[in-house]
Amino acid sequence: MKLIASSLRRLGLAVLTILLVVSSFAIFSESAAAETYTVKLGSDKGSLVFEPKKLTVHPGDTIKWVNNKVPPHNVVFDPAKNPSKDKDLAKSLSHKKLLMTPGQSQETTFAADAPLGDYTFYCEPHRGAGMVGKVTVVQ
Ligand SMILES: [Cu+2]
Repeated sequence: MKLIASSLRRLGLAVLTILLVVSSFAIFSESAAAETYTVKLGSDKGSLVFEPKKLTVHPGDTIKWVNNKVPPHNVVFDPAKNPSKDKDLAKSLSHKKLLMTPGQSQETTFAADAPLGDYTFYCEPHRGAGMVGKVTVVQ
């Protein structure tokens, strides 16, 4: 009887340990899949650039576009420069509306099944001035 009780206890401990490991992994992978990156529209010094202009994200991550200096700005994803050359995908990531006031923000979230690769985006009013950026989606 004693033997059964102690082996049951041991089994219980083993199950508990496994549960703990599995659940901590689940929590870890969930937080790893939900980063939010901030990109400033216009540098602090007033240059017509995205800051940073290049970044790497994972599917599920979000980019927060924060209107900074020298507005108006917007964020348009180039339909010809994304991994699947998908017009609708580019449109769904874009924020065509011009942001006029510093501090305004908008967000773009890459879906869990977003195609991996490079996406080019630009600001419509300042594209010619070089306000262009690139986000690379990696697994
Ligand atoms: Cu701009």
